[in-house]
This record gives sequence, structure tokens and C-alpha cells, in this order.
Amino acid sequence: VVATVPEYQAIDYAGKFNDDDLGFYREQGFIGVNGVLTPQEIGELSDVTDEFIERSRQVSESGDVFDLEPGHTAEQPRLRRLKSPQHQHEVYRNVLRNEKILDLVAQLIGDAMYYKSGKLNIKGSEFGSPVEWHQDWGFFPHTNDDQVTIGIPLDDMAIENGCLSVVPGSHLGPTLDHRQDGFFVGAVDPSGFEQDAVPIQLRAGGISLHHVRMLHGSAPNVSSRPRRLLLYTYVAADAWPLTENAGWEKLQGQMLRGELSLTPRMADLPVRLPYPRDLSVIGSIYEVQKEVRHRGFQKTDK
Ligand SMILES: O=C(O)CCC(=O)C(=O)O
Repeated sequence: VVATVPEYQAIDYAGKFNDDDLGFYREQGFIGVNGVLTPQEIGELSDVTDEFIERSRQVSESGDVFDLEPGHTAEQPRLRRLKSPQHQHEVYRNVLRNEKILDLVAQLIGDAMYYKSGKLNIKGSEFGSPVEWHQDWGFFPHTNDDQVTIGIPLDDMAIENGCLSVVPGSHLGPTLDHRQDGFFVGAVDPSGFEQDAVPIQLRAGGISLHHVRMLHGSAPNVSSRPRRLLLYTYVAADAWPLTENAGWEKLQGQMLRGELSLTPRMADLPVRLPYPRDLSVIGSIYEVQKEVRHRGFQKTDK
């Protein structure tokens, strides 16, 4: 046993995970690493992100690039998410392919991998939306679960500005029901596990890594500091999506290392498909979770 989880302390970046780190990830389903990106790399990401926040003043509705928080105006921009940042700017693209990050991810899911998706979740000071408890696997099950999402905080990430929280060991448990009133709402009832949650506090430039079946969520930002978290999901090259018609060409274009496999590895895992959907609800996880009644986190209405 490697650490007492409730006071979880991220490890320091050392180029590679050692056996204890790998054991911790296998058992607990997450790990935090400080000091992966340099201050210069974080400075560039931060500057580019500020530019996008500026640009969001010109839009009044969420779309393919910007997801807007309620109350967003040109005078007071409240950008909640920059969608697919890897398509929006080279600086984000470079981080997706950063060799230091890929080396760490490869130790968890194997060297041959593609990326699935990217997003930059922004919680502005004193208003950032919470993300309700969910398992990414509830949104996108694959033929096997060698899949990890990394989070890169561009600001020091602590409890008060809404850091990512996880339920240690939940990646080995059931896939919970993410439906309400018969429809997929992208969140689960947290009453059974909330007390076991652990915040992952990190300095800007550190990274969190969590398993695709991990229960996770994050509280609103109640501090005067922003919390900007860049998230990328990496998938083993022999894991094929069960619900999207991804297609060879698409995944081929998302390969990062090794070869895409045409003989998917099938693992015996608990799967719930994210259906039926309420087709009037489209957009990001924030929209999908809007009607959730059993909330772990209170919305702020500022
Ligand atoms: O931004 C966060 O704190 C959580 C992000 C997340 O889990 C998601 O967007 O699916």
C-alpha cells in the first residue's frame, strides 16, 4: 500500500513512474504528478487561453469552439470550455503530443495509442461551474478500458478553486447508472460514495491522470483565482469505441504512437450504453448534466 489516500499528495515528476507509482495507479485508479511542464510551457498555454477568453466576448451562444457559462456577456466573458483545443491552437496541439506526457501515459496503457478527445475546462473566479460525479466510461465505453485522461492545471489547483476530485478504487467497481427519468444525464447519484472522494491538488504544470472507469467530479470555484484545466484522453490502440462509428480514417488521424489495431482486444467489463438521450439536449457535459437532481456539488448562481 502506497499512500493514505484522503491526504493525497501528488508525486514529483521524475521522467518515469516507478513500481510504487504504477502499483498506486493500478489500485487507486489515479495519480498526480507535479512539475511535468515547465513554467515557460505553462506561460504559453496561459497566454493563449487568455486570448481565447478575450475572443469569446464576440460570441453570445455556445458553438463548436466555445461553451459559455450562463451569464456570459461581451463585457463579462464567462467562457466555460474551449472545445477540442488541439484544433484551435498549435500550443495546445504540442501539449497533446508532449513526449514527457506520452511517456507517462504509455506506462499506464501501453505505447501504441491514439487520442480520443480534448477540452479546456475553465472555472473563472467565483463562478466556475461544477462538474457532477460521473465515469467517462459511462459516456464512451470501449472494447477494453486501457484509457486514461490527463488534466493539466494552468493555475495552481486546490479545493477552493474547484480542483478535480476522484473516488479512489472506483475504477475497479461497477459502471453506475448515468440516467435520470429514463434518460442519460451524464451524472450518477453520489450519495453512496461522496464521503470517499479525494481532491487532487496540483501546482500549475503538474498533471493528473485518471482511469476511464474512475468516478470523478469537481466543485464550483469559490475563490478569487481562476481554475483552468486542460484535459486530454488517451486510448490504447487496440481499444475500439462501442458507441461511436469512429471509422478507420478518423482513429488513424488520431494516432500518437504505434499502429492502430484491427483486432480489438475485448475485455470482460461492466458496460452501460449512454442511451436513451434526450435529443433536445445537445452540447457539453454541462448541458447534459443541467437537470440532475441528486447533485454532489451546488451550482453557484453568481
Ligand atoms: O473540469 C473538471 O474539473 C472535470 C472535467 C470532467 O470530468 C469532464 O469534463 O468530463
